[in-house]
Amino acid sequence: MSDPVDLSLAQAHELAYTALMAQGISQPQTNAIADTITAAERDECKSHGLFRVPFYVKALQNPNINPGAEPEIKTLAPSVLHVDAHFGFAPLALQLSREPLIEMARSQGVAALCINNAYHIAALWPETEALAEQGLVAMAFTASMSSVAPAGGSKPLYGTNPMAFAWPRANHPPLVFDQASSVTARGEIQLHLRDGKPIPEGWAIDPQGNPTTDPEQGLAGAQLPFGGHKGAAISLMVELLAGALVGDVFSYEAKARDTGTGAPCGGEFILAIDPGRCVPGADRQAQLDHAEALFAKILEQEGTRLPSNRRFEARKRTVEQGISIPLSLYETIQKFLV
Ligand code: NDP
Ligand code: PYC
Repeated sequence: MSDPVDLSLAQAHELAYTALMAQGISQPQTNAIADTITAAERDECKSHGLFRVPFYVKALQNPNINPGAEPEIKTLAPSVLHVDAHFGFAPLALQLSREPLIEMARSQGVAALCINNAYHIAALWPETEALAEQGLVAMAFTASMSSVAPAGGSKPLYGTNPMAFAWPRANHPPLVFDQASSVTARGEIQLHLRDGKPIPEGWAIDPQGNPTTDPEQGLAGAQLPFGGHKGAAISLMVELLAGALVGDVFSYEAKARDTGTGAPCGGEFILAIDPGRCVPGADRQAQLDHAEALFAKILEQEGTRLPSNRRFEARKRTVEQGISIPLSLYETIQKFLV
């Protein structure tokens, strides 16, 4: 295998930015996507880092995508904000709606953000983490494209449907979890395929419904929900929140908007809660201390860690030392520059 290519985070951003600009995506859309991709590389979430640049480029073959879309933000109710991404990519819609959502959550106590018509090829944690950095509790949900069998079934129906949760902390970065409702993100299986590695048993079944460790067969068949019917129920909830609730498509309907490019387009639902507005007397310190007591109890047990700690450790390292990507990925991205 050839040597990987080492990049600083600034170089990673530049690589994504120049490649996507060269492909005709507007400057604001490109910059927001490059920020999202760089954040994923910084936190070593490789399945949504530079690996995704070719996905964004392939998505442009879909005539339904608007690479110059300007997201439109409206207030639907005192605590409900709506963003129409107008068939552009999600990161710009998320960036532009962040401040209005924070203001709304602070003034109303709770605020919901309903996003429509967004191409979503990214992770959810950057958004929930940004809200928790402003002292809010946040949750986010998005559906994608049929790839996961419902509990007991063997054909793809749900998307890999992630949900993320973030809790603000006083002297630490927020506690965040962000997880697919399938055993693993589809991107992880795609990375195994790229690297010629088998997938663990239990991730997916082949097109005949048999367990498989072959990533190609798993992608052709169906991924499995985590925890059987329990993960499937989360997936169902995500479909309802990011689909029916916000007036957008379910994962099985997203296919109609795709023209074989594999970029899911649909809705996203985000909830932001001002914790200070949830208790009489707004004793923020007591809330924070109470949460810290729980975190400490978890960490008392050997073998535990808090969700997001791996990311924050990676962040410390990559900010100093930069990142590495496979030469083949670097060369693929370089080809988009011409
Ligand atoms: P993982 O299973 O790798 O991780 C899920 C969560 O569990 C993370 O918050 C992780 O924290 C935490 N975690 C992992 N191990 C432990 C542990 N031992 N103790 C405590 N917490 C732990 O992620 P997935 O494969 O489910 O998803 C990966 C990404 O893919 C997500 O960011 C998701 O948003 C994205 N995705 C996007 C989709 C889309 O439609 N746009 C669809 C599906 C997934 P940590 O990060 O610190 O390891
Ligand atoms: O990794 O499952 C995934 C995924 C789907 C859409 C974007 N990422």
